[in-house]
Amino acid sequence: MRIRIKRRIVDVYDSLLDILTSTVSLYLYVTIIIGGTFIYLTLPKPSNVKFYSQQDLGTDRDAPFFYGCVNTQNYLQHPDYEKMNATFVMLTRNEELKDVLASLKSIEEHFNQWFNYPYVLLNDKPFTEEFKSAVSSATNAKVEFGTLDEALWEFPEDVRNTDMLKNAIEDQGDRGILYGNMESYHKMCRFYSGIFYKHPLMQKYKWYWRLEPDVQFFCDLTYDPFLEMHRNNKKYAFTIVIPEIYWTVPNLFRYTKAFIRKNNIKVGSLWKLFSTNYDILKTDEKDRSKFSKYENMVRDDLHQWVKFEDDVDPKLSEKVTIDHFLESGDEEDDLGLMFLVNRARAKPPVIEDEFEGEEYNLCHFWSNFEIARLDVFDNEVYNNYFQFLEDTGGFWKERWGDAPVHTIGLGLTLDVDDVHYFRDIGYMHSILRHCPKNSPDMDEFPYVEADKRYKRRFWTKYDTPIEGGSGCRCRCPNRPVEVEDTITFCFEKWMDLTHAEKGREELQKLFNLEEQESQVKQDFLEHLNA
Ligand SMILES: Nc1nc2c(ncn2[C@@H]2O[C@H](COP(=O)(O)OP(=O)(O)OP(=O)(O)O)[C@@H](O)[C@H]2O)c(=O)[nH]1
Ligand SMILES: *[C@@H]1O[C@H](CO)[C@@H](O)[C@H](O)[C@H]1NC(C)=O
Ligand SMILES: [Mg+2]
Repeated sequence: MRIRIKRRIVDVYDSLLDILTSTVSLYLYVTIIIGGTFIYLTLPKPSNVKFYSQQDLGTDRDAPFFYGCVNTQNYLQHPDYEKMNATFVMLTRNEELKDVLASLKSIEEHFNQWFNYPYVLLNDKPFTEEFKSAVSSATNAKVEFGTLDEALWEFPEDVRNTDMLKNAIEDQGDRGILYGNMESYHKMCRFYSGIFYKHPLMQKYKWYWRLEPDVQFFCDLTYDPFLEMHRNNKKYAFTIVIPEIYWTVPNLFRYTKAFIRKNNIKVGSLWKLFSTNYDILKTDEKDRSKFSKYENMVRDDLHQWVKFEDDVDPKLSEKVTIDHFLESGDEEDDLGLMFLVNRARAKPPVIEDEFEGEEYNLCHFWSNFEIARLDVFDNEVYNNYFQFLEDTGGFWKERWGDAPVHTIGLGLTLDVDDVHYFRDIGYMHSILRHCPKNSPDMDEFPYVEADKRYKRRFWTKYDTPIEGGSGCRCRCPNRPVEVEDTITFCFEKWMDLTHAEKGREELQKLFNLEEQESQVKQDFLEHLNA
């Protein structure tokens, strides 16, 4: 069967080749190329479109640690340089050797040949000798191999291998949830969510950089990211932030809110990155004293009707009209009567998936790349959170990814300022990539390899720098296109947060309803008298 399919492909290939090489097609090619070039040249060029990727987006809260290249030799010899207590970590399988070597080659060439941070490779099955020796000889750094015992890898004993679990996972496959029907994928997500940092090989370190098989780096990282994070008080770092597929996490946020309520947790300002607030007029005890009595009254009156900023004005107009109707007792005032009746009959708006005034907007840091301190997860709050999630069964009843679990879990304890966007790291995994523009200062220091394997030819060309670029010797592929310019929803949330004025924790718009109402009232009366 297999052979026949292969033959057919060969046949098709042969006939394709015939067509490609015929003279007729040659003429066709020439025409297409010349015509295409002509059309391209005459087409109007987009102007004034400034993509995010072409702008310097750094702020006081967060910006690249360096723009362009650092003189690594001097950097390492500086008396203040200290090697950090850090490691790479990768969960992988024997079958993935080729992809593991590709990732290693890329990170070694672009960073680790100068810094020599060790690697920890983990697997639920023992690594083969072939795997170990191939990986070890791909780097001068220390490599340690760990096998996960059942307690770290398998689901809890009371559900492990039960029909309940098997059916739940099969059902997710039937419903077409991405990787939903793969038990091993569920285990992987659970492992990365709350367990990888507990492995004895990981407990030896304070910092980690997560890697995956078959990832690519495009720029040189000429300074120590762990040390710079430490110096700048950063605890967690990402390169890509995007929305999750809804049906993988329908109940994750609901459970999270329950955990917060039960444990009386005061979330950090990072929480705002991924939660939408619908209680925009609700005043907590702390704020009540700041407002006038009247302001508080209006807020109490309107808050359940107002979910979005744009609802405020219409609701105030309605209130002013009704108030006027009731005060004047004017029976001819049809509008006032209508608003009064409508309000009496209306139900407060309900937003699906809103829990206690908030909804998960699905944003998450793409966790296949992470540079972080282990203790952003290995702490009491997060460990309890993971245990709570484990007890709900969501790692198999649903297909919670480690990325949304990490991100929401970090929101429990971290502030926006604790997080760093490694905008100057060019990175690709599967179909998404972020790759920075080169900095104009890039050529100040030449590339000097520390390992002969990574010698570059003298004609190696790097991307043309632009003003405000942060990259060092980047060579970005054309495809896939830049994630900053294509999947922008969550990235814009991140920018809102990092561009907020320093010191202002509340990003939520503060309304002054009293003032706004008197404006509406004035307009109303003018209109009435006209
Ligand atoms: N040892 C082991 N590693 C696994 C298993 N499942 C996944 N992994 C590893 O966990 C990481 C993430 O798994 P992937 O299947 O690549 O998941 P993903 O990156 O979300 O999905 P893709 O977009 O398909 O790459 C990779 O490093 C895998 O090698 C498993 O059953 N055993
Ligand atoms: C690194 O950190 C771990 C965990 O905090 C600690 O146990 C270990 O002693 C540290 N190692 C060094 C060399 O400082
Ligand atoms: Mg992968």
